[in-house]
Amino acid sequence: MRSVPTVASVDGVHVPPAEPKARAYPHPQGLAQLAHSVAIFLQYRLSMKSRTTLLGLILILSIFVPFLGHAAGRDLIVITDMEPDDRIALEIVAARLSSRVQLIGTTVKNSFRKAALVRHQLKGTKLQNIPILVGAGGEAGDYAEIASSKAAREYHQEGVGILSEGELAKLNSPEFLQGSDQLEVGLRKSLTGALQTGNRVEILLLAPPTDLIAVLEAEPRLKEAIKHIHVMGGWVDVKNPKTEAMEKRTTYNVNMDGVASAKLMAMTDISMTLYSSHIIKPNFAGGSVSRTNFPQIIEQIETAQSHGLSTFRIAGKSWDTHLMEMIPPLKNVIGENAGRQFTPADPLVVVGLINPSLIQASVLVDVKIDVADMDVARGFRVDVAENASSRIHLVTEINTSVFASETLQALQKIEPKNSGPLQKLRSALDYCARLLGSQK
Ligand SMILES: [Ca+2]
Repeated sequence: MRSVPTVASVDGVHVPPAEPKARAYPHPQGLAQLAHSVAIFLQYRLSMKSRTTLLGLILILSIFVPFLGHAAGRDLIVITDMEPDDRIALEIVAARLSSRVQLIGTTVKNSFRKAALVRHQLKGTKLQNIPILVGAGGEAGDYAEIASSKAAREYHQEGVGILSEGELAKLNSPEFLQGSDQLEVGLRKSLTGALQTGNRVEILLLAPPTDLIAVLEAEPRLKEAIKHIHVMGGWVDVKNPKTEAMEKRTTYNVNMDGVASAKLMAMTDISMTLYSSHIIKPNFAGGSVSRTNFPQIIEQIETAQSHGLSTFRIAGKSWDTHLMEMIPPLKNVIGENAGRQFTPADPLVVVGLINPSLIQASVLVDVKIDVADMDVARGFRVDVAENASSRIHLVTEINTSVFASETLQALQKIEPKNSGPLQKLRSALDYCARLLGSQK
């Protein structure tokens, strides 16, 4: 897979206290104070009936204005394949970037199910009503038979224990999938539409770029609407079995669509930040966030009440168990951390967007992915060369303390408040009712 989880021995990450939790909905105290002030003013000016009508309008506006505000300025598109680390990434997006997200697309096989799982995970967050579009799906046989993607291609438990049996059966039914041609281009249509508006967007690419490339090939001028792409996908240095020389070979995201990935990397005129597996592994003890290296993050996940992190625990355990069945040596690596660890790959990309100080050094590069040189065991060959005129920023050094603090704060922030929005709304309504009653 993208990165082989290992148990780490790095500790001592300083994590500052969580920042104050932001309000997702109008604050009842503020609302009530506003209503009270207006009522005092109005009782000298208007009839009782007019006062009641106006107070009702104020209440309605106070509830909906925050949502109207969110509708403006959405300039972020997220494309995910909903692996366990995508779930952590989405939690961070929901906590920190919700007002910017325009749409979320799912890609890679089971993309319908992945879209349902995104919708399910985002329940109760500020992103619960965001458009979710299904992208390029396909069957396991549609992907190159490279060893690193075998576990993903042969994973059939996605969504089990999260979606109901009825929902899963529906998502897998031939009748449902028959209409898939229409739905499969949903993400492409929406991407095209978003880029055609002329408003520049940023893209969090947490999965292969299949749909993005299809859109840009159909209308190359749309590249100009892309402000920046934050992309997870790259390579590791491995030994050539014949020559014994080290060479670069692609990892999971690229292996799931080498052709599209090669085309994206050839677009050196698009500004991008590229996070490659080779930078993740050494900084995260082989590519894992576990109790050993980031105990506070794992404790937060294990004790979380939030819907998203609760489902992560189910999805993570299912995936880790599958990984160990597919690759038995991983039992020695994941072992009892199954469901209690994740690769930092996609979360890292989100943190880099939220807090650029994560990136301590980067270099402008050309990346050539040779799709003709595919090794079933090691992926596609990659050649990387510095090029000052390229706009692809390859991340070469990261600050894992920034990753830890931003991730932990976001996961704390997404936790349910003591009183939920419905409770707050009820409080505000009760207060207004009492206020109006006192006017009679
Ligand atoms: Ca992903």
